[in-house]
Amino acid sequence: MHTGIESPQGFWWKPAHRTERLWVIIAFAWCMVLFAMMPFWHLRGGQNPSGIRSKVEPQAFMARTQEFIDAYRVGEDSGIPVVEPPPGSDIYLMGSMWQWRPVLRLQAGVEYTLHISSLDVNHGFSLYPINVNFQIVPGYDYGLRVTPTEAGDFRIICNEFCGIGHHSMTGRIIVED
Ligand SMILES: [Cu+2]
Repeated sequence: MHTGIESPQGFWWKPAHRTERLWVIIAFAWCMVLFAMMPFWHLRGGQNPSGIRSKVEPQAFMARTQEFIDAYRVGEDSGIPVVEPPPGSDIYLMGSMWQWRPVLRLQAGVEYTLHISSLDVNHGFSLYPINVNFQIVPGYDYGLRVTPTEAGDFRIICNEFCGIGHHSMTGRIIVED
């Protein structure tokens, strides 16, 4: 007679085979490596933005960007102002449903402070064809220090789903030598 309260006698289960135990040890060790990589990559990965982040009201950011556009406007591209700021200055880019404003014309090899923010919802700034990705959250001004390294005509694609017009949310950055 036997109840569920007492353990049955002897080995009612088979002890793990040697290879199974080895597998568990390897898997656990690998988990620990990946676990350690999280803080390590955070500190040493080089993917953290080197910027001066601050809070900003969307309306204030929009006003500041408009001031920037009015000061350095040189043309227009499909209804979006094209802006050529002085080398090394603070430059502004705003994302909103569903456009990036303005088109920036920059010089290669010069460091700019790129202030970027959203006026409404989360957007994703990704620069094609090079691999740059940045999350744009409303209420924050990300002052990213950027130095364009090569000349070209780059496209900004929104890579954070932001509504019905998300697929048409493209922008442009022109870099000249
Ligand atoms: Cu978007």
